[in-house]
Amino acid sequence: MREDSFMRGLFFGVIPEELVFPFPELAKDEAENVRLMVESTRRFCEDKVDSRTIDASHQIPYEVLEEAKSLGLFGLQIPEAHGGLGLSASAYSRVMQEVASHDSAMAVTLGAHQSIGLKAILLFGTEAQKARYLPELATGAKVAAFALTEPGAGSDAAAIETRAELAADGSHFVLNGSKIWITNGGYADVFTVFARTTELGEGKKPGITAFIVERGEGLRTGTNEEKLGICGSSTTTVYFDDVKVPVENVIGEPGRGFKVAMGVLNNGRLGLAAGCVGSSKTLLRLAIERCNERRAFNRTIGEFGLIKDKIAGMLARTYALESMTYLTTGLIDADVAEYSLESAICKVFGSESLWWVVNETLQIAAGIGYMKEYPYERMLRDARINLIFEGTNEILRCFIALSGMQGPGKELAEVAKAMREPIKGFGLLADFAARKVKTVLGQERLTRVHPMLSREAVLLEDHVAHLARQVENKLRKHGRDIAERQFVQRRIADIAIDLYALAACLSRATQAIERHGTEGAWRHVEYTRVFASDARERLARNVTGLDDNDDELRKDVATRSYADHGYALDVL
Ligand code: MYA
Repeated sequence: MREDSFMRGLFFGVIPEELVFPFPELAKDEAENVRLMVESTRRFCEDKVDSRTIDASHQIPYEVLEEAKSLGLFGLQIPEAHGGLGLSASAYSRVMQEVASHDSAMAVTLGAHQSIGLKAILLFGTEAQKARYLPELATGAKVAAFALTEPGAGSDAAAIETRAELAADGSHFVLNGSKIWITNGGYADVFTVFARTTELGEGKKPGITAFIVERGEGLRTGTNEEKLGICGSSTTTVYFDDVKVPVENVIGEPGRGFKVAMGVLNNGRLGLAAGCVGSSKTLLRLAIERCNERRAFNRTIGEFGLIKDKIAGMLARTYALESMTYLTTGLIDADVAEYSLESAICKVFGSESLWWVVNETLQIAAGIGYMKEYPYERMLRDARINLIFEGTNEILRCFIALSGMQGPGKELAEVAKAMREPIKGFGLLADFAARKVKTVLGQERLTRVHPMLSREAVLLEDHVAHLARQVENKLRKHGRDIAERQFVQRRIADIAIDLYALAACLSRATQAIERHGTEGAWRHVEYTRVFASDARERLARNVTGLDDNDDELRKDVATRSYADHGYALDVL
């Protein structure tokens, strides 16, 4: 297991190229299996999944779910030994991408079951828990859900209040509380539930514990919520009234459940990103069909510059998203242990790219885009949730920035301490000084990018140096108060997001050139160049904005409006 992380390196000004070059690929035999699986999923979705009816009736027909189960779509990543297909993270994502390219409600149902519902058992469960639960979850005989969010604990996941008390005889816990907005709540049989545990034995601190909870006495689910989109998926409240959970159903260590929740979400967020790839590709197909068919001013609308600008941007963003998603699943498949920043970046970038792509596609469709008779408005409604669930993009930006700055922050604190004790701290100071010479004064160079993309490689190198410099400046300036500086966090996170996207494009495009020559890889090169030119503008704006901004004014304006209870002006 490798402990290093590409993104954490960038925050130090170091580019761990070996983690992202060469671009990862599925092993030959798995690739063949996945191709077959994707093909059968496509046929099934085309023949049986009627998104319009699912959206209008607010449910996925029973027979459709049953057929999905028989195709193995409920047990994609569960090992074959437990009755699943045993797919890798990359293969799983590719199949989820296919499902989402047809229907988001279906993708969310499958994703809630596999990306997060059963993931804690898969990642952290004991052999006995796996043997007991995975076979029925693999066939879909049982459906899973992930129950973390509560009325008072959304982004602030550690604030949950559902309680689990250990029974006097120590044989089971008694669970009380409620969870809201639980996907698959209506029909799940097995829930991964996070609850606050009090005394867990001598010397143990109270904390959060993860449990496997089966539907049964004391567990009740509410009616399906009426939602803006993904209407065919089930979203309910789940109530626990004195639910008895055997001690064997604790996942991981008691009191360490927050880490379990985060581990599941780090992994699960990639399924969402893959879903966004699938939906974006469908939208691009629809948009380009429209460009070729719709005529105005004696031309197809695709001939107009403003439409071409949109299409080029959509292709480039989708390429970047696809590249970063499969780069990250490749890291997981290569047993890299730490990918929390990378997966949060894929979630944020994926959901925002899709939101932009769906909006632009609807705009290209214009009048018909707004009509219920066509798929655009449904796809727009369906896409909106991705910016909210599995961690809002706001909290994930804070996470990306603060978690990325943690390493440099710790190092600066240690360096400060070493300066006070120069003899003891000599080794640390020497290492720090050596890296400074190599990075901030010198600058890390990429050695593996194809020369055709050297301009884009320099963009990445320059901005890695900017990122590291800015991180150090802001940490020196704000110290611990950096946790309160969300404007700074947002810009740091946005720089990090663009840098990861760029690195993923460069790695994939380089591999394509090496394999197929410049002729064969032209799309890779062009999409990378378009993406880089958009990223260049954003990066410059974010770097400049870190020192030159009106953040304080904006905060004051917002604060005063709270006293006004809204917009206080009128022309009357
Ligand atoms: S499920 C619900 C989703 N909810 C969330 O995502 C909650 C968001 N909140 C958080 O993630 C946390 O509360 C944050 C931290 C990040 C804000 N990996 O003091 P701390 C460690 C590893 O910073 P807090 C849903 O929506 C940290 O290092 N470790 O924590 C389903 C520290 O460790 P240590 C992490 O300020 C929808 C400790 O934790 C991570 O309280 C259905 C405490 O840290 C991490 N990430 O909060 C979806 N974060 O003590 C279906 C923190 O050792 C999807 N730590 O230093 C299907 C999609 C498919 C289709 C799509 C269609 C297009």
